[in-house]
Amino acid sequence: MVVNGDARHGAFLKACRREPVPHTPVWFMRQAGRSLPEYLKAREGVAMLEACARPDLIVEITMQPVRRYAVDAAIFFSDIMVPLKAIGVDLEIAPGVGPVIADPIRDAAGAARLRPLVPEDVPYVSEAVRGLVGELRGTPLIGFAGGPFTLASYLIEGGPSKNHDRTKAMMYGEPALWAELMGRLADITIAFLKVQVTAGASAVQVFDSWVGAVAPEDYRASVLPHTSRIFAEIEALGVPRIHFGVGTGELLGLMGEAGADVVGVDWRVPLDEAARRVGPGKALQGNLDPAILFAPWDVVERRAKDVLARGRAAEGHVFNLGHGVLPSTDPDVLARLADLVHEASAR
Ligand code: 1CP
Repeated sequence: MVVNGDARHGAFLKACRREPVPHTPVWFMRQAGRSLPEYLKAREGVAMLEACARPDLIVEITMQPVRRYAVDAAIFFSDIMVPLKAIGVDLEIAPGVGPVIADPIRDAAGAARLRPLVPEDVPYVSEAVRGLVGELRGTPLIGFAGGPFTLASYLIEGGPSKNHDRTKAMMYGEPALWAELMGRLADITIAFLKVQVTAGASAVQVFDSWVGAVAPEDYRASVLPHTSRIFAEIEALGVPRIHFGVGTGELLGLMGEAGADVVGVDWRVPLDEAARRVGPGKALQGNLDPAILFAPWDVVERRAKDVLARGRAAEGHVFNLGHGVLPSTDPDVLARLADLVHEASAR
């Protein structure tokens, strides 16, 4: 069965809202980016943060995977660090490394530098979202922002970190400073999501990618209040809210409590078990291991069908990978996977 664009349009938002769908919708985290030759071409000679501030490039790069794959949603091309750059944090995204902060935040004076984000700080985001809504002709656009723990980790460590040691030291040892920093980051995330939805984004995802490093009791005390506030303040905008992190098997129940409509699950917990941990009233998103795409097709097919079967235990299911597309992934395998998800799940 070929699922044409029109039939596809409703499925993503319906699945997020736990309504009946004609097929399981699918999109891929990091579907734009280094796995696509046309992305590398568009980015030639343009630094990452410069690309994120140019509406023409944002529109082009966001559209690239939508042209290639029968995905049910587009994700806005940007980065979780963009709003921080926009309020004046001195940072760059170093090729092959990730975000690098010139002057890491380690004290109250540092936290105080994180002023609120206003829409005028990111006019290129509003402009690009408006352009995309026209180009996408009905395919929903997902806006996104970083979760507060993940943003705090980059700011405190000064760059990517394996153990998040300084971050956790502040969380454990300086609770007032931690709460101040997390509160300011939550405000920035709320404002950045509002900009995207106001300009026309149909859903939002909060990427708290590294929050799986936190134990459940600490998540409840030191992260959940901030994440809950983000989802509560976004609720009035009326768009589905997705909440994702990596290695969050032990946090899935608390992530359910945080208030999003959809909980993103990495590949470590099967979706039927994840549905049990998250509890009722939520849709799930996930969770094929991105590394499976390097195995022979019959393995990809069997594993993708297993994800679909287990996803039926959830009240709504958006098919995705368990984390972002790896850079050396063959785009043709992703194209085939999107078609397989539609064909194998057609009701
Ligand atoms: O030059 C390049 O191409 C830089 C690579 C790159 C790209 C393509 C970075 C640097 N960011 C992005 C785009 C990006 N970032 C998207 C785009 C759209 C899509 O999904 O199609 C998204 C959603 C993000 C969000 C993001 N940035 C996250 C959350 C998602 C995740 O993967 O968990 C995180 C953790 C970042 C930080 C970041 N930015 C870039 C890198 C390499 C990293 C990770 C660094 C690290 O390992 O800590």
